[in-house]
Amino acid sequence: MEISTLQKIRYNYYAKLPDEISGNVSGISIKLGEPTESLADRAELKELFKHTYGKPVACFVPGKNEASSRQLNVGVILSGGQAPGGHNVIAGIFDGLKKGNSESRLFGFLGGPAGLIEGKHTEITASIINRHRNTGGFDIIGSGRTKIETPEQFAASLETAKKMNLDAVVIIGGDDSNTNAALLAEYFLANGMKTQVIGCPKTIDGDLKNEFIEASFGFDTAVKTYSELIGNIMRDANSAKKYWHFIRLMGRTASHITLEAALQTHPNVCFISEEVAGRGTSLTEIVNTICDSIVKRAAAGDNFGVALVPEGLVEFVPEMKALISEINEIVARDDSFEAQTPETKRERVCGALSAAAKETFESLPEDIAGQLLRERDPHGNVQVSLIETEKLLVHLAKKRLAALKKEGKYNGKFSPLTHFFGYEGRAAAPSNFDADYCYSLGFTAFLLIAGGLTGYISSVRNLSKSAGEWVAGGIPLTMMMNLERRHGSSKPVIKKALVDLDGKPFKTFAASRSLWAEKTSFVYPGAIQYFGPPEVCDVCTITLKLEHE
Ligand code: FBP
Repeated sequence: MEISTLQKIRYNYYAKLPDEISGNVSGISIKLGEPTESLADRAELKELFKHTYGKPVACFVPGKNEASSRQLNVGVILSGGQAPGGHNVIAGIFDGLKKGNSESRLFGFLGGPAGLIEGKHTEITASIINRHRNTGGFDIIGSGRTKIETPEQFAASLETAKKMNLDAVVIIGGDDSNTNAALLAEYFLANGMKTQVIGCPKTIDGDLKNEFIEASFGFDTAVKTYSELIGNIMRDANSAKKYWHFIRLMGRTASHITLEAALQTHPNVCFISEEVAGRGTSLTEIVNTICDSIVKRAAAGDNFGVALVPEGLVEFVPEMKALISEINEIVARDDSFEAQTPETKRERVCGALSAAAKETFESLPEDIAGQLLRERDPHGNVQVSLIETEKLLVHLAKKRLAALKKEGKYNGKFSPLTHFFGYEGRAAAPSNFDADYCYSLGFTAFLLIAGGLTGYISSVRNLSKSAGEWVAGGIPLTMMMNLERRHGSSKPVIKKALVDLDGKPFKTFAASRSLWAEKTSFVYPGAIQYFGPPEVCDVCTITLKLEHE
């Protein structure tokens, strides 16, 4: 297979570890702190996690560790959407295992959690891992979105672990997958299984973070890739001076990606879904904000600009939120809905909507209305990545600008172009930050396994400093949990971190946006650099930097 020169050279990049865990593994031991509590709903969670609730936080200290040389069989799962650096997490686990005992073995479950349920796996050898070091994507073993939730799925997972004589399973995933890791750890212990379960924080969305998990891996590379593309578009816009670009960015519910991209590039318009939700901003107000910038810039002769739109925005605009939740309920009640033609789906939905929701639905352009009726995800939610919000906003802005023109309040030319950046960044070659962070997370997962822990997530902190100063450890998964209503019942879940409107990243953006709306203040970040001075190669995101200032 032909590979690029960059990929060949990146194979030899030596991913960095925190100094405290970079020595001989037999000299690193685990120190446990005090028992912990969950975020909320303590009594209920204690009952649900009888064997794993309230474990102490783990950190590493110098000290003799004989257990590190145990011969281990470990399985690893990549769960959910791709995020740059997943291969390095696996490389970190692999190298840790082999450093401990060259007879230890690592197995990759194929196609996500379904691989564990169905017992489909492959052994990860040195030659396989060496072909994937510092590369993007999850192609080494594939990923999937199956949730381990039914009693049969738990029993089948246990059967696989038993057959393979697994000492541990590492689940690399987002909030839902790590919730699953917690449930699996509890299930294994409750059923007398030795198999430990360790999670690793993955998602480009950046919404798996808290006091102990400073960032989910993949966010850094994905957002730097989008920022490069946005910067290129800005430069083109500022050269041609004739297009308004509307760019929707991935990130599902949370707007961390959009916020970081805005801090990196300074767009004319940018919405943060969490603010829209907090203020109850209507679709009309959103369109007015866009048109204000277009009109002001046109008055200065600038008929061009760039607007950033988080992909979850539609779910937060009050009238759209109400509409989507009514549609979700109608679809959930109707078993034959998915099998219907688009026309019948539309009829059925229109017939069951409330008057207010029907009015919103009928005001939408046909393609957007159709996208709202597409297949739901496994959790019964609308798939926001399939809704072209940027096109909806362009459609509404055109209408509003036409009205303003009639009133003599606008005299410019509006030529919009739309883009959606998501998949372009999810499997990019990891930045040095993600390459190092992921390798450290994987290596830490090995140390937690060697230390006999289960129901923990691998944690690497102090990330705004250089890799040598990072601090590794293990956080009990139950500590990050609370109960939330899902499909009509209370479920234990890891709390999602949305953009904090009182946090420094949002405040920094909010302080500058009115200037950016009028003046061309674009910043062109350029491509991710893998070689060169540390201030361009090893720098973390602005979000992380501001959060740690
Ligand atoms: P994870 O939460 O699994 O990390 O996935 C993130 C994400 O990239 C979202 O940003 C996006 O909405 C979604 O996956 C797209 O899903 P799919 O890969 O199924 O198209």
